[in-house]
Amino acid sequence: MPRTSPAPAAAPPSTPTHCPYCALQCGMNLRAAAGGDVVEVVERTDFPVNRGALCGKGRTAPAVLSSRVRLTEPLVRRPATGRLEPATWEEALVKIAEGLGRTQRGYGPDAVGVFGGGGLTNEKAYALGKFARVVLATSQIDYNGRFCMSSAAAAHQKAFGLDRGLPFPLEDIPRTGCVILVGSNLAETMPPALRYLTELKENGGTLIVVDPRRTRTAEQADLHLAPRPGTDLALALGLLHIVVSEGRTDESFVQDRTAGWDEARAAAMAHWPELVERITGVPVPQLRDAVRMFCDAPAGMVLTARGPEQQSKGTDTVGAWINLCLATGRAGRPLSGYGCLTGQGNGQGGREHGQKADQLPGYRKLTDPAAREHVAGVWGVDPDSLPGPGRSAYELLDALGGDIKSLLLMGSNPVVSAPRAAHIEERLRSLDFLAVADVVLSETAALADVVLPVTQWAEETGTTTNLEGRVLLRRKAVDPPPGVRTDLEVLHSLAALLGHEKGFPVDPEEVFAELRRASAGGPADYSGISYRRIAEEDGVFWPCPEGAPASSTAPTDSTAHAVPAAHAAPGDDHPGTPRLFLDRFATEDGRARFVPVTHRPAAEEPDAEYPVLLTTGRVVAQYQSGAQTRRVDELNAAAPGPFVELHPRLAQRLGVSEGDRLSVVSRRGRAVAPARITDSIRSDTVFMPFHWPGEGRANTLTNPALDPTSRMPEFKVCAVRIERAQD
Ligand SMILES: Nc1nc2c(c(=O)[nH]1)N[C@H]1C(S)=C(S)[C@@H](COP(=O)(O)OP(=O)(O)OC[C@H]3O[C@@H](n4cnc5c(=O)[nH]c(N)nc54)[C@H](O)[C@@H]3O)O[C@H]1N2
Ligand SMILES: Nc1nc2c(c(=O)[nH]1)N[C@H]1C(S)=C(S)[C@@H](COP(=O)(O)OP(=O)(O)OC[C@H]3O[C@@H](n4cnc5c(=O)[nH]c(N)nc54)[C@H](O)[C@@H]3O)O[C@H]1N2
Ligand code: SF4
Ligand SMILES: [Mo]
Repeated sequence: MPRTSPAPAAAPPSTPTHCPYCALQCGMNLRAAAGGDVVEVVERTDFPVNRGALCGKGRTAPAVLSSRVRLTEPLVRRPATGRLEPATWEEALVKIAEGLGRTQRGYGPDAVGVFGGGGLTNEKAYALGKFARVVLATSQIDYNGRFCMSSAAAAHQKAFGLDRGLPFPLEDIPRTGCVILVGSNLAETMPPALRYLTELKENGGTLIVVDPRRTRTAEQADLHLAPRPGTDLALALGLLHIVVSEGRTDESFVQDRTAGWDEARAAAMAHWPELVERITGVPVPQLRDAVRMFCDAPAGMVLTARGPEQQSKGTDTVGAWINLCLATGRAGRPLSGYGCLTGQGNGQGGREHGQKADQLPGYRKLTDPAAREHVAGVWGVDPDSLPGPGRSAYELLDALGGDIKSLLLMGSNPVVSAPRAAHIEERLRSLDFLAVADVVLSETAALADVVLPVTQWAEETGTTTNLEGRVLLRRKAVDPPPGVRTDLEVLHSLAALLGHEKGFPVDPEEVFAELRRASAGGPADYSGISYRRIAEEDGVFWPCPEGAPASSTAPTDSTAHAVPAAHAAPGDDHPGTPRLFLDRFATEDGRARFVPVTHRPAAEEPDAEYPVLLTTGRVVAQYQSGAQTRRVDELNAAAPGPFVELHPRLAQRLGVSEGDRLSVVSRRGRAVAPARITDSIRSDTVFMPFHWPGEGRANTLTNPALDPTSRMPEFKVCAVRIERAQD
């Protein structure tokens, strides 16, 4: 069993590294204990983000390194039995090359799809994107980050010209005056980060939490607004209305640093407080209190997470919250700003280096001729050979078995995590060929024709970029069990089998060196970052151009705009950029853009047949599709299975008692899970966590209605009916 212990004075050496799970990327030390089979987590207090604190998932992460729960040999589906059975690496790799090659020859390159993950290191995400574009020549690549922070990313781009989760380090949070936390249950999803909110309050600051549930996070708030799911857009517009009508606009900031205020103000003025109360269910006095708290404070931040973002209007919703920051001068200034709390371990870096459908490394656009030329130069290929943008994650998965015949998947478990999951499962089954690389036999891997067992976090070196934009080094701390290989080795071998002997190195530092060159001059410029610097500096914040002192961070191609950096003496290496936008935003003219947005309903509103709102999310002890954490005894003991959270009034109306098996039915299907009755949720809404497969799978119910800009599915709102389940 994994144990956490304080570092004793004369302990055997341990390796500083980072947690495999969420975007906080907590620092920890790992030590292989006697016998080699046991890996201990040792406190690492020197890493500033978590200062030694870990949640239960991080503390128990070594349990997934055990050969008892993971894959240690390749599996191939045998025609005779129809089952996945052990195979040699050579056979498995050849089968994949043949499977993908057959599709390519029969139907053309775009019939092969690639699906990646925001948990993959920067090196892997970069190599996977390059593999898709150069080896497979397919445009059909996207990744699970589309389901995560894509709406915030799109809104960031529109408003600021650059997308980085937080434009400031977490350490700034305690020193701002007021934080509005929208749809984030930080206390369960990033527990060590709760400290920053506690310190904010200790410093006299205030916390406003916006969540339809009184979560553990909302319990910490000075003011908790509990809107009806899917109405955050109206809520933000209502607050802006009050800002304007009460004369709290920061006119000089709007004048000097922004554009588009007149249209945005006009749109907000159509959302008067009483109307907003009717839409959201949040009483007008609470709306006024929120504005007063936010505007009275000397500085303020709005932080969003998946609550407002995973909606079919997520981009506009985040835009409305950004408008609120801009109108009140809470952006582009010290200790103020809008930020998105990204989710996965490499949720930030995973969206910067080319596994996203429309993107090239360095956060460049695949449609930009200058970006294509630069990256093609680094890759040694003709720019015209690079395919164009492909489809978004849900659209790609929905096309499986249609015009996409084969899929290579790395780092996601869509059978559990995709919206309308029964349909996606059926699409995966209809493929001619499916190859999955994973550390465990996930529900998706179990459908594959070939499964490759790969190494994980503690067994390999690579970089991740946390929610602050801090590029970190995850160091190899232990040897992998025999029989597994790294994702980089997999891509190297497949590329070679498909005719590309060169260009896919297996050494992560070599891949990083190439990534640095590919990202140079792009918006997410990593060219000045090295493994050595990361190790010496507790991580380096991008953008960090090579050889450029901070003062000369100038645009070097059409996809980049100058971003002011922290201060450095002339001649120094670029110090990295912990704080963005302090002098100018990353738009062409340096001004932030207001977006004129108006409220609209969710894609599916309750009606007579489906009268209740379903929202979904997380619990502290399980991670995502649960592929990893459902293999840890201690976590299963804490969170053994799915449940339906509902208010006592709704329970009474339905004649339901605690623990009763409920059938939750939407237009997509039916899920069954026990009732958990609590007055911490609105009475028109039920909540289900999405970590489990089978009959309690929340995503059997969810609506794949997509945001028109970000293509984010509406995980957070759909209409359901609730029945007592027949046994
Ligand atoms: N324990 C744990 N931690 C994790 C993860 C995990 O799976 N488990 N995953 C990681 C990842 S990838 C991510 S993306 C983050 C996600 O982190 P969070 O965004 O904090 O997680 P969620 O639980 O999905 O959603 C947050 C809150 O949104 C609320 N909500 C639901 N509907 C609405 C709405 O319409 N409006 C508003 N304002 N709020 C709403 C929910 O009640 C919930 O409390 O967590 C990361 N950390
Ligand atoms: N209803 C509902 N559904 C949701 C959400 C929600 O809030 N509600 N949230 C969405 C969000 S924000 C997210 S991020 C997605 C996440 O959902 P998924 O994409 O399913 O994420 P994981 O469960 O983390 O899957 C990662 C898989 O990759 C494997 N893996 C881990 N590390 C590696 C590696 O280095 N290499 C390889 N090859 N494999 C690896 C793991 O074992 C696991 O099987 O779920 C989305 N789905
Ligand atoms: S908060 Fe996130 S990074 Fe930190 S230990 Fe928990 S899962 Fe790991
Ligand atoms: Mo996520």
